[in-house]
Amino acid sequence: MQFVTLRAGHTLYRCPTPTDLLCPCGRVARALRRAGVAYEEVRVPYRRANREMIEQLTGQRRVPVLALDGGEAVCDSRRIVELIDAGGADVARPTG
Ligand SMILES: N[C@@H](CCC(=O)N[C@@H](CS)C(=O)NCC(=O)O)C(=O)O
Repeated sequence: MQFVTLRAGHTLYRCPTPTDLLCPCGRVARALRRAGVAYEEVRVPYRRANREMIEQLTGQRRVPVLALDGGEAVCDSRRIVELIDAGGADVARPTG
């Protein structure tokens, strides 16, 4: 699969689960909406074996990954939600 950039702001790379209620990807989507953060979504393949673009971006293949408009990519739903909750609608400058 080819890496595609859809960056009009922040980009959330997430699994194909079609609801925000069941998995870590949905938890991040809910946190972004709650904080009023504008973002694009990219659904990645279900199988990790087919997530080469996530590996190129982060060095690992799990999602969610939030690619910030400043260029950094943050992995792990807990870290991402902490970042969103700490920064409110301004998550462009992560602090850690
Ligand atoms: N601890 C991680 C878990 C992430 C996770 O399990 N992501 C799922 C999608 S919601 C995944 O990538 N599953 C594919 C796999 O583990 O093979 C987090 O909270 O972000």
